[in-house]
Amino acid sequence: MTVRIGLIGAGGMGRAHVERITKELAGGTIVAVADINIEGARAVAGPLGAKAYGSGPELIADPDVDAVLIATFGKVHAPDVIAAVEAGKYVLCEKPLATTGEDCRQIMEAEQKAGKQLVTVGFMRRFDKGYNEMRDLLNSGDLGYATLVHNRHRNPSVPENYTTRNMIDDTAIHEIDTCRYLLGEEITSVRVDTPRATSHRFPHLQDPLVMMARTESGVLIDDEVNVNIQFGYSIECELVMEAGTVRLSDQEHSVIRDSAGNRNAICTSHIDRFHDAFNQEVQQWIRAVERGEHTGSTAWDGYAATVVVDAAIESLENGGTEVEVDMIDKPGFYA
Ligand code: ISE
Repeated sequence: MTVRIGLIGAGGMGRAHVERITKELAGGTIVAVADINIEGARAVAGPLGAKAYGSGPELIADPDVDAVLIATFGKVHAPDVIAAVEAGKYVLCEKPLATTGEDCRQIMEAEQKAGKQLVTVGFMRRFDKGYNEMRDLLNSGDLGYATLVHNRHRNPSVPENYTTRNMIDDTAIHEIDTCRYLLGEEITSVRVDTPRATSHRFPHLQDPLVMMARTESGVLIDDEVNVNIQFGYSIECELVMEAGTVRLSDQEHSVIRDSAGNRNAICTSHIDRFHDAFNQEVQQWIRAVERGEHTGSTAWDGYAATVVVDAAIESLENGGTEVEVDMIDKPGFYA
């Protein structure tokens, strides 16, 4: 069976998913594209012979759409995710699942009402080879348990409409999820510090930020979020255990050697850096939809990351005080 996918969001991320589904992956076809800018939807849908819609609900209601891929901005995700769940359709929603814990709760309620896990959150780093090797090493117990995780999340630049809140709910949310994934435990408190701001930012932005978080067992996580670093897209993670450390290797594929010395090529975006992880994520989702199964991170993972975001924003607004994460008990449905 070929899974007939409807894409909501015809921006850069949506177009990157279209490229991979049509050129690199098997088992899926894009049959419809929706965007509030219908011309944008038409531009992507036209060459594919797909239908174009001006809204998510119209696409979700289309009987020719088996499963929905959402690649719009985080703050508009919730209504489309809920509509897809209510229509009984599998949905792969780009991160964040939603931008408030309350919206994520409503998604979980809709899913529990549907009686079936239908929502996968696009935390693509869970499919990255490096993170999985780090996780396997921790789980082997060879180097003891984890005590610290050091992260650096650097983007070359961000557009003017990107806000300080996005530093947490759109950017640091990746480390919130990867640390939950690596450590297998929840984050219980968080604090956000504001170093001297870079002159390369738009004036409204507080950049960089440092997020400090603590987990149930006491592991301390730090995350430098630095989104106007100019030189490239650079993700670092080092996990400290009792008897050794492990860190992500240089992710780039080529090493340049010339009169300037030896160096790696630098990625310029997440689409480039996590190309293989995105491919794995979307391929596994298509295969699971074919079988009528859920795969990847759940709505609970989306919720658990977003309540940490809520606490981090509160910390930021309160001058960097430590804020406890307010999290409901995990419903048995997600056990
Ligand atoms: C973007 O949405 C991503 O997901 C990238 O991985 C991240 O580096 C960037 O800061 C976000 O805006």
